[in-house]
Amino acid sequence: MQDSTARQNPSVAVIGAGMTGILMAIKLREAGITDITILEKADKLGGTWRENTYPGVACDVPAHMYTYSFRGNPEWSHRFARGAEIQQYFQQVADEQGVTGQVRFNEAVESCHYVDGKWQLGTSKGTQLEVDFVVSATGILHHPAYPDIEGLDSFKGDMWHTARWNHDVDLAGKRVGIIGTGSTACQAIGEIGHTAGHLTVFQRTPQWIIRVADKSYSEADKARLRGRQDKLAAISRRYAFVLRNTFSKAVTGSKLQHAYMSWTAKRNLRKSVRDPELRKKLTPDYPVGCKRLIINNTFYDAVQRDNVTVETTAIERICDAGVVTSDGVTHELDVLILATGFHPFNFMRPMDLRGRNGQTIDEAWSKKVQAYRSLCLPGFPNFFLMLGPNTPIGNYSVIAMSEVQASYMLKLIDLWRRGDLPVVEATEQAKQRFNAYLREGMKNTVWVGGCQSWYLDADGDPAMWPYSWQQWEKELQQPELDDFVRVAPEEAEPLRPAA
Ligand code: N01
Repeated sequence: MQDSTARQNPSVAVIGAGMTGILMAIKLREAGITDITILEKADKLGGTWRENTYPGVACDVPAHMYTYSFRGNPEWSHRFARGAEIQQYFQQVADEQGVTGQVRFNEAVESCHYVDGKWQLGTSKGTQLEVDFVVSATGILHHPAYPDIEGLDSFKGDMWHTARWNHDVDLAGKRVGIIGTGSTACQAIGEIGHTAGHLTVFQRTPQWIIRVADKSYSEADKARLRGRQDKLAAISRRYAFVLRNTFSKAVTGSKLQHAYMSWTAKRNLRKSVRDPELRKKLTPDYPVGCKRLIINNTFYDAVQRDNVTVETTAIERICDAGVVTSDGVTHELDVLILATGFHPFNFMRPMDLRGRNGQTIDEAWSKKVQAYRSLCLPGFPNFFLMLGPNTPIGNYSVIAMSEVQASYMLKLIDLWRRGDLPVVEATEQAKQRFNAYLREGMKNTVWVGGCQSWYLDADGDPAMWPYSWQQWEKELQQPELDDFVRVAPEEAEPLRPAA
């Protein structure tokens, strides 16, 4: 066991300097932990907001709720903040809090092994690091999913994924195709529809969309909020209250709220799209909220423009000239945009992560990607996975989720610092119990409503939190000590052979 001085100020490596990594750096320091190393693979912080720069990129959670609770932002331009200003906000908070200077940029963690009670990290710069704790703050949706369509690489025009936007190509007047109609595509289509010569939207599955007025904040609005963290916090609480009592309830079992949400989405489609043929194409056949509900005010208008076509015939293959659909038509294109989503179950991978006894993360997750309370992995002591499996609560703010997880994690680290836990490691039984509890809750949710979405794992189980936000917050208030390893295997008495 380590001596108490080392326990007082454990060394911590934070992997990733996105929204969660910045938060962790701040919270660890507040807890009196100063030996913190933040490793970031890119040359800038910001994570998802650094990587997604497609036209129309914005947050579909109200901006005043999409902030750290300790640092409201009076400068938001709109109710739904644009990607660039969100990136600027994180940069500003990181600068103000002295986090930016602590980040080791352009240094990806390639290996992370638990050896003799410490984590040994190897980075892309060839440096080695030994720490007591590792916090993986690598985010959920950061590995673009490229569609498995025959001939994808044969396309001779320009082609890119929305998370790797090519700003060198001007779309004005071009024949553009976009595959996908998820949240990203809907935002991008709203913008590209105005610039492209012709835009073909290849839709495999229609989506339910809700319109929420996106008011802009005037200079006077902003001035009233400057220096008023109390007012900003109150606005954030109001939005949180509304989301918790409408959307979050609707997806986790409240029939009344679900009926209201369904009515709103169906009405939006009916009122927004005049042509019955097009409306039919855009009408999903699964319950509202089964796929992540899209909050968008521009998509329906864009697809009714003369220069935009919604193509619902299945894509057969891609050729050098464009997209060939199963009716034999070749849709000739200059640019093909892949708005085909992400691999949500990669988390910290492809990092070579090995826990106790050299067990790899691929071995640990060979049957299922699961964690205890989304954060702890049995066999991986003193390792935390922020925003891990079953974190998301529908369209709720991931910042709020991260803050609750951060506070829970610090309580666990504190137990270790006081010597009450030999290591912070959930037991396998606790993980199984927790996941059985999640499975039970899933039965009431709308995510098992028969649609295909990124929420579902390989077995078709949603990797979401199936209960209320309040329940989640309550359960992460205090760690339950019995769910954690009480004697680290290396400290246990050696087993004596039976006489
Ligand atoms: O990805 P998606 P996204 N052939 O997986 C289609 C967050 N986000 O990037 O529905 C044809 O939702 C696929 O079709 P189908 C938010 O959490 C947040 O749009 O599977 N089509 C679908 O239409 C969101 O939920 C904000 O049939 C193919 C699309 O590609 C998450 O990111 C903004 C295909 C993928 O949709 C992911 O959204 C934007 C194929 N082979 C995004 N493969 C905020 O505002 C895939 N598709 C916070």
